[in-house]
Amino acid sequence: MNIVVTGGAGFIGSNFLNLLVPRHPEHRFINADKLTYAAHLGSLESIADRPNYALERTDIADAQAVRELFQKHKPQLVVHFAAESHVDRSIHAPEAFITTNITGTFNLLQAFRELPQGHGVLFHHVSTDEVYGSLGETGLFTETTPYDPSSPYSASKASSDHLVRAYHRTYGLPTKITNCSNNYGPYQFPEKLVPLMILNAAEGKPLPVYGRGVNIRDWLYVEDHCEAIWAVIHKGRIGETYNVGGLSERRNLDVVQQICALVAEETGQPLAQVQGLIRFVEDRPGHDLRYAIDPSKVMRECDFRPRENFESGLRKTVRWFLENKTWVEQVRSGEYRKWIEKNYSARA
Ligand code: NAD
Ligand code: TDX
Repeated sequence: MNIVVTGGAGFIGSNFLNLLVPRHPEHRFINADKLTYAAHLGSLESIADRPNYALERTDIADAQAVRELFQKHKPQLVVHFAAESHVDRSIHAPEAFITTNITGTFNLLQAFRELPQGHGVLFHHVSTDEVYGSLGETGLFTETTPYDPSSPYSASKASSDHLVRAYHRTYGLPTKITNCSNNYGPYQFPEKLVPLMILNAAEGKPLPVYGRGVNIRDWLYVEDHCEAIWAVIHKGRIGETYNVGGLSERRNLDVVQQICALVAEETGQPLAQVQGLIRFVEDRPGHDLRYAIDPSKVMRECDFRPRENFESGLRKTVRWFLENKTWVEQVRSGEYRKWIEKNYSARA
């Protein structure tokens, strides 16, 4: 079948394509990506020349371009990753989040409706646990937790989820949604906590922890997220939502400490020297205290089991970032340096 993967040059999309393109030569994977700052074609080097893979540079906010793409490839399956994804950027400049995450999703749904009979078998929407807002000290997000987003990013993702569900209920579009917890792993853009801390620790730069580092995130290795999406595509029920997570809650400060220990071990630097780089900086406005996913539905209905635990996945990730210097240097462009200056200079 023809599969349009939006945002396939970003962090999770590239991991998804790297896993599935070689495994499924019987399917054609079309990567529809605008190639924003967050995309890197170097992340797709291992599959770029495969006959069942193609890149179509597309802005999902451009309705006509999306319609033409769908009419050209007539996908049976759309896996929708494309988004503006960084919470801090959404606080500085929310507009692109509205355009891509809301209007972009709307354009995809509209174009999907217009596909000829027999095509458009499934629209899989990739979303986040941030739509549920913040938990207190206890409890877990389930699929029935009310939406209560805190940031422009999470509000835009919540809007896109509502549109997907509305298109299922109103027009009968065959849709599924996965809401996943925080991902980490290879090819993650180093504006996000884990890769930022790995690279800064390795280079002797400050490790900026927001607030007191007591916020809790629930971590899942990126390949486990990709396998969960594939499992839901095949085994999940149409019109349903599945929460995806790995039962790996950690306080941010503990994550940073663990990265310090791994970086010290892998590079031979003294642990105290690496830990001495930790700085508590001004908090993120509207910073959600705690996310934690109840993954029992996806485990029960789709046989999903994560392969990595946080310790094994983090070690793999640290090694990957230390070993892939060319990739790292290519993504840390002038735009990246400007972002780091903008986000961190005012917090110091
Ligand atoms: P990312 O920022 O690394 O990649 C996003 C990709 O989308 C990039 O390749 C970018 O070029 C592309 N894109 C952006 N705007 C576009 C547009 N207008 N048209 C076409 N392509 C566009 O993001 P990610 O971390 O890989 O996240 C992928 C998806 O997974 C997002 O929808 C995000 O909300 C969701 N998600 C992410 C996490 C996480 O921890 N990273 C967790 C849960 C859900
Ligand atoms: O420099 C930092 N210091 C810090 O303390 C950064 C970048 C982050 N943090 C904190 C904020 C969060 O509590 O670490 C935690 C993780 O931050 P991010 O990596 O920015 O992720 P988060 O805001 O939790 O959102 C991520 O997970 C859910 C993704 O970016 C989203 O796309 C996804 O939906």
